[in-house]
Amino acid sequence: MERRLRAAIGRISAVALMGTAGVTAVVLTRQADAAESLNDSDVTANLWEWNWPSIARACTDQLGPAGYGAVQVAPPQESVTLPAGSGGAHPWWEVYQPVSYQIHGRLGTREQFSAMVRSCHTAGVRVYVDAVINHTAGSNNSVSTGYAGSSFDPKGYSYPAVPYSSADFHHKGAECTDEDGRIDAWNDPGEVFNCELSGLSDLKTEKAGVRDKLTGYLNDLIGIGVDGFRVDAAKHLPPADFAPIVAGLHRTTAEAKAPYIAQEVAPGGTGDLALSRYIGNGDVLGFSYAYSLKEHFGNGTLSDLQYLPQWDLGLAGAGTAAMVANHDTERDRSTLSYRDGATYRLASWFMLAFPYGKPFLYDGFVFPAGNTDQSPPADSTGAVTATDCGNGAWQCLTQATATKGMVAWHNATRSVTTVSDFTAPAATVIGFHRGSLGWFGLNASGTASTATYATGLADGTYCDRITGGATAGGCTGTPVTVSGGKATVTIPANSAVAIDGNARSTGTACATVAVTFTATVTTTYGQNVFVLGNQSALSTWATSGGTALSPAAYPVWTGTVSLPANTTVEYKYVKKEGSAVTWESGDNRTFSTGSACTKTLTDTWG
Ligand code: QV4
Repeated sequence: MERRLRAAIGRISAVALMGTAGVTAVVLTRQADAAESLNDSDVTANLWEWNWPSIARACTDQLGPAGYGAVQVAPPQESVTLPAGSGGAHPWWEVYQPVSYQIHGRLGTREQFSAMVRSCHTAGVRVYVDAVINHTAGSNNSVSTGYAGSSFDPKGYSYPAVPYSSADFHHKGAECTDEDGRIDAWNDPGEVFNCELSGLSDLKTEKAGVRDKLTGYLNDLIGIGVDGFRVDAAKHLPPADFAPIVAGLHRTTAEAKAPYIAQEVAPGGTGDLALSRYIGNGDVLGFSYAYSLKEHFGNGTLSDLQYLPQWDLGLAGAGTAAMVANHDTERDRSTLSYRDGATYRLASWFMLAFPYGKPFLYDGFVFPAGNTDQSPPADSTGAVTATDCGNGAWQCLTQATATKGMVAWHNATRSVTTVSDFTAPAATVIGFHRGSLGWFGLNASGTASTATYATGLADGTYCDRITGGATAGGCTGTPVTVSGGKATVTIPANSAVAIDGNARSTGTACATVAVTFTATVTTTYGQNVFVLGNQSALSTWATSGGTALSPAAYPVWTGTVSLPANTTVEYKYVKKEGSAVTWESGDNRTFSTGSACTKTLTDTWG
């Protein structure tokens, strides 16, 4: 509310006029939009092919409050509409075949788009648009109308609604010398710039008239409030042609800045196709970074990630729109994806923790591995239906507690662009800190890991962001105590721990601590698991008592018991079946309850 009030006041000047009776009349006039106060964050949520009302709701309820700096949205221009196809009706890739630059398509109307931008700005979130400006629809299309009813002639390269005619496109035998008119030689600038990508009609961007129409489209979006662009197929747009388009863009309405640019340029090109040729027009998508994450998270060489800044990823982190995955790479499996479960989540949180590039977190929709063309959830007309993070049809990692916690951690620590004390207690367990601002550890193994780390943090109790961070002075998340700059941290299996100076436990210490025991124990039918120990609440070792654990999450047994604070506790797990008692082997386990109000222990049967 405060941001909205500040923004409104910033835009309204009060003009005090002396009335005839000397009474001051105040007339409020609305000035041009002054800079709105948007979140100070370089983290973007790429909500790919979510419809406009769903994105508006995500901005208001999730992204804004979590501190995201921007949301990326799928192409909003009118596209082909394909009621039938090999992958079923309305394949997702319709939106990459423009037929006009009307902001009207399967993701919503212009009014809905504009309302979404307003909602996101009010929530403090910028809006970046996936701009398809290298081409129009495929010449092989058998349809001739778009979602907004515009007609076009695919084979005649005619788009009256823009208008474009055949003279506005590259053609085989003219600018394109390839025998089939398609891009086949991927390191030949002539083909890459002048032939057709996947048979899509390739705009003659060397013509000022074509560039004017593209610039007009992007400035129309900026006029609605758009703050930047993910430039589709930028590899195929000669940088010399894109530069005057960038130069012709208006400043953004929210912040009066040059719009942000992230260019989709597949790596591997040399000479005129080297990534370095493109960065004069803006950032470039981090494909090589995403490929590296898949490699190292996939083969468990996480400690190598400390050398990431020295890797030759084709461009410096500063010019990279970093990602773990996007809609293409989750389908061609060249990167991790939501299908990789915990590994994908850990890689996404690592991207928010390690200082490389501007993080773009991806959420698309769930699709069958056997049909990579499948439409997003849509009605019979192809209109994409509302995102529901509870029905299993959509990916919603950007809204997970842990992810939102990592966005806050990233925002709290990003002013330090180096990492210190990178520690790898195991091949799949790492920890590091960013100066004195925050410490992050992740455990990609299947068992909990406990180790001591140099944190760079001042002594005190911090609230883990992955499990909820701090609220009202106390810890929702797991408390972590730093003493002498070090912390002994238990990182649960396939999870992480993140602490920073903005999430400290400042609440009063607790006299008793709610201790949750979580033990992975395999049992036979009829057996139950108990905790016994040197405390009365643990029956002071009497096998007739003890704290019974629940098998609800079998084979993980859990139970919570109240124990005195600041007390060293000895305990062991036992299996009981009637009068038969089986003790786990080895020495007694021990821990200190500390003074935080809650504590979680994660063990495996000894
Ligand atoms: C078909 C044949 C072609 C033939 C053509 C014409 O496959 O061989 O030449 O007909 O006869 C769709 C269909 C595709 C069809 C094409 C034209 O899938 O089969 O060609 O339409 O009718 C997305 C999809 C494409 C889709 C396209 C347009 O991935 O499958 O093509 O949208 O609907 C490189 C580029 C990079 C690109 C990446 C995929 O450098 O820029 O390949 N990535 C971006 C987007 C991507 C999008 C496009 C570019 C095109 O991220 O999603 O392609 O806008 O790396």
